[in-house]
Amino acid sequence: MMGYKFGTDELMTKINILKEEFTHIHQYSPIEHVTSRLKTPESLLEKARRKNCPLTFEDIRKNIFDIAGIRITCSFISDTYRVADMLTGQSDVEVIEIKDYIANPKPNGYKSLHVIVEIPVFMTDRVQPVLVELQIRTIAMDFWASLEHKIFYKYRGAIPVSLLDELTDAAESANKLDVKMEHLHDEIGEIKNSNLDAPDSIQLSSMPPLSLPRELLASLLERGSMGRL
Ligand code: 0O2
Repeated sequence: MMGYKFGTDELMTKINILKEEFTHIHQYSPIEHVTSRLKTPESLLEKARRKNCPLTFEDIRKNIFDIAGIRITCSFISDTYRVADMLTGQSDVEVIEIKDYIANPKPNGYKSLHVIVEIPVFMTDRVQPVLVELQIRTIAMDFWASLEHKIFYKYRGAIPVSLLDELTDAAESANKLDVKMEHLHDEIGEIKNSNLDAPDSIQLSSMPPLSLPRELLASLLERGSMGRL
C-alpha cells in the first residue's frame, strides 16, 4: 500500500501545481477541490470478491485499478476534460484506461470522468509503477454521487424503486444545472472578451510608453510590480 500512497502523493503534487499555476495566469482555477483515498482492506476484499478476483496480492494488483483514488471536483463540465488533458499530457503519466461516464452516463444517472493512470514511483532500490484512478467531475455530479453512494450503502444495494426513480430525476436536474452554469460561464467569457475589444476600453498595449521618475521605477522593480504590468 506504500507504493499506492506515494503514487497518490505524486499526483496530488502535480494537481496542486496545475491549480496554483492556472490561478496565477488566469485568476481562476478549473479545480474546485481535490481529495485522495486508499481503499481500506475491507473494501478491497469486498471488491475483489464482487469481481471474482482470486484473493492474492498479485491478482488484486492486476485486477483492481482503484486501490489508490483521487477525486477532482471542477466548476464546469469543460473543465473536467481540460484538467484530464493537462494531467494525461505529462510525460511521466501513462493513461491505462478512460471511462467517460460524462458523455455516457451509467443507467442510474452516475456521471464522472474516470481515468486510470500509471505513474512511476522512485523507491530506494527500484522504480515501482503505480496505478491511480482519477475521478474528475463537476460539483453537481459530485453532490449527486455522494448522496447516491450513501443511499446505496444504507440499503446495501437494494434501493427501493421509488427512491431509484427520484435519484434518476435528481441526476437529470444536476445535469441541467451543469449545462446552465456552463452556458453562463461562456457568456461571461464572451462579455469579458468583448470588453477587451471595445474601442473605449483601456488597452495597455496601445498606451504610450510611460516615462517614470527614476526612484518610482526602481521601487516598482524592487517590489516586483513591473512583472505584472
Ligand atoms: P467505492 O466504495 O466508492 O470505492 P469495472 O470496470 O466494472 O470492472 P469498477 O472499478 O467498478 O470496475 O469500475 P467503475 O465503474 O469505473 O467504478 C469505479 C468507482 O467509481 C467506484 O468504486 C465508485 O467510487 C465510482 N462509481 C462507479 N459507479 C458509481 C455509481 O453508480 N454511483 C456512485 N456513487 N459511484 C460510482 P467502488 O469500488 O465501486 O466504490
